[in-house]
Amino acid sequence: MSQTITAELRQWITQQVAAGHGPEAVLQSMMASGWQEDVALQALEQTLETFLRERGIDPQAVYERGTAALHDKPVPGPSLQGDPTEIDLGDAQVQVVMRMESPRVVVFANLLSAQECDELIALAAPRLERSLTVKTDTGTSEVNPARTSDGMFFQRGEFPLCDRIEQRIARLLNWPVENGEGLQVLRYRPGAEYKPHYDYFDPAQPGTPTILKRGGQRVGTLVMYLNTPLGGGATTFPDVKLSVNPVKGSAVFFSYALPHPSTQTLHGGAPVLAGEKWVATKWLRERRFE
Ligand code: PD2
Ligand code: ZN
Repeated sequence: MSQTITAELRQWITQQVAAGHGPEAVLQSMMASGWQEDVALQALEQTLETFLRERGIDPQAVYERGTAALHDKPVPGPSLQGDPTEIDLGDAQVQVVMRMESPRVVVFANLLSAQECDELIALAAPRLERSLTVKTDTGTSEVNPARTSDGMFFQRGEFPLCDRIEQRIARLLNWPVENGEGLQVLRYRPGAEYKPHYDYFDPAQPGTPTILKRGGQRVGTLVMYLNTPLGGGATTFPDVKLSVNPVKGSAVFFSYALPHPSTQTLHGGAPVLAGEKWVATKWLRERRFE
């Protein structure tokens, strides 16, 4: 009897792969549940190819070079060879306070001076509006109850201060200024929060291909703290139970080579309990963001 590859089978395979099961294990469980080997292999091949293409990865590169193609994908990040406690960026001496390998998370102190924090707040304050998030099914923006902050975007290089900070971030994270979005400034009042989310654009959403035309995927995030709230407001990473406390001039960086939950880069802004919280976020794209 001939067996056919159904949408359900493909979905099941995708779930198995997304849960971290290797192709060999998935093939074995398909055969154990009665699939003929040639049909199971074909279904696996087709599904994996779609899985990779949706994530902007050339399946041919993976076949030729093995899974190294997935791991070798360049992402932004600081140079931490030799385990430096401080990185000299010329116009700032930044301390490396904490680092985690997987997910890649690095916390920096003294990335911004107190004066730079105050100036960014002063430039942003008159332009704040209730934060919008990109609606990935249509590519448009909308008010999102999961994000109760007020925010605004600077154009890249809009002020000399923006340009100076952007050049500094480019040196810190070894990533071209041109691949960065303009700085976003957010203000959280007491009680405001940013519920856990991923910063990459969900490849399964129909609006994503349009968003990706400008600069490709986001591959890294730097959240810079512009003040020290009186209580609450940590940046949290629920998958690894990590909380980074907001301290004026400090920053948390994380990267994600794939737009996928397996990166463990789910993160949120915990509710502010007392005082205000101000941050500036820099998102880094794969390619030039013009
Ligand atoms: O303000 C934060 O801590 C925070 C948390 C999660 C900011 C963002 N995400 C962001 O700007 O993407
Ligand atoms: Zn975020």
